[in-house]
Amino acid sequence: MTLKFNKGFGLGFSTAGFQHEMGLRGSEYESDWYLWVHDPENITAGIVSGDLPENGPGYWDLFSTDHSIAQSLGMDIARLGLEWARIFPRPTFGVKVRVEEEKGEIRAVEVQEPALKEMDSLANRGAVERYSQILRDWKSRGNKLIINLYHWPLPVWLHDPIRVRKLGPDRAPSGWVDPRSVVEFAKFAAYVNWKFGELADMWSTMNEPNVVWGLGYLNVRSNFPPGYLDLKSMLTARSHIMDAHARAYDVLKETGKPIGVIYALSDVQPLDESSSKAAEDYDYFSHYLFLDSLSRGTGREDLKGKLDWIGVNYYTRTIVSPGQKLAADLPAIRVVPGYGFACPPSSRSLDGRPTSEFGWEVYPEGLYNVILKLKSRYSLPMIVTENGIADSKDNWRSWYLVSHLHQIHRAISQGADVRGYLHWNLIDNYEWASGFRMKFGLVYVDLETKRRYLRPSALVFREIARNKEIPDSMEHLAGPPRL
Ligand code: PGI
Repeated sequence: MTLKFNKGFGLGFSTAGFQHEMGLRGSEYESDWYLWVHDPENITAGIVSGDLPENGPGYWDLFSTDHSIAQSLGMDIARLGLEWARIFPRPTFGVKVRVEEEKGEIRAVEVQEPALKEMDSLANRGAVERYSQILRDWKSRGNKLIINLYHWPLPVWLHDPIRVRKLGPDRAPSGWVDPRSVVEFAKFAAYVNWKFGELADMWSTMNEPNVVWGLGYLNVRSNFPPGYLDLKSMLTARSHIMDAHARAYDVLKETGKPIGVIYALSDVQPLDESSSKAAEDYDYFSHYLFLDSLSRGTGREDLKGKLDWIGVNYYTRTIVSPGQKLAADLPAIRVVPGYGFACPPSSRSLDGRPTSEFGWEVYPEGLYNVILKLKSRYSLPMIVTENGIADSKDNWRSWYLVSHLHQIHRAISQGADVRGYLHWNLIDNYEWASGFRMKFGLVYVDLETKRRYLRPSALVFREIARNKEIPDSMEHLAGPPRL
């Protein structure tokens, strides 16, 4: 049976500045992540791959080529990421704005025209001009645009992760641990709106805040900056990131365009009957605590009503069982190896599912589960803002794509308000600490020549996108793979 999406259902891609922009000379810029992946000790210790983002796909210069490819694949929506550190290479602390603070929480930030003009004199004009070209190029083709304000790198004047790791957050620029980051982020949001606001159809304040605090301060073997194991820093950073979202929301509200957050969601499942409490706790800790605060104001009345839509980044599930309680604020769980993100690469999960080159189990039903859980908890519009697979040979990507779209279709038929699907990724990108080895592109990028080549799965995407339907002839890709 052919599965139709409605005409307004968007199909497209996402970018993140750090992962896409650099590649051709002159596109480099500093950020905490830039320091992190260049740090000789990090490289020697294997904390980062040693691959450098300045050898990346070069979207900063080749954006128009990539937009043409996207269009030829039938894409009509993109979430494009702007780099705070590129636009403001120097501190914006000196630009005075009205701030209301209470109990260490930033309750209001007001950015008026004179402050914006002052910020303009601090901004990197070349970068602003280029972003304007990039956004206009995508919009001028008649497409939808979601502007995302933050996808992990911070300006070095806010965060020096190498020094934080050595000296602690009290003795080095500590990023989200520092309350000033909230104010500066709101100012950045106001500036972006002032410059590019008319081009946005929707806003996303940030990508996967849960990954930033979780991998930065808790799960430090994940090799994210600052890799500083400290519960107190995690809690502080988390609280400031929530404030940052809320204050950016306030600043953008006047645009009348929907403002959301893009969140890393996985389908949390109990290993067995004795694990249901563990699963619930983990789901709450990693997902609902943040989303509840910002939608219902749970625990923080002032954060209530700060979400108009939710971006769902979904790759796989997480299976948990009861485990050690490391601290009062952490769930007593163990992530069960052999499922979800915790599998051997290019192999099978304990359920016999294929795993990606990253060792992530392919589990499409989890996307359906996540969407329905979010629907019943928040009844907000959703867009799947990331979904894809590290699969350099394109063995599994077509099946991954179709099976996940099939689950979205199923969720929509159950009444979920899902408005689009953005594949991760259009082109091969720089995978943070893992470098270039992990290939997520529908399109292969030769990093020497920067030439783009379609992988076969790109044509499957095109077939679906052009007609906004999964044709009957792809039905075999909707279920489990035929091996
Ligand atoms: O790894 C693929 C993509 C990244 O390239 C994106 O920048 C990022 O938003 N991805 C997968 C996830 N998030 C993103 C899922 C959660 C996750 C984050 C970090 C899993 C492992 C490490």
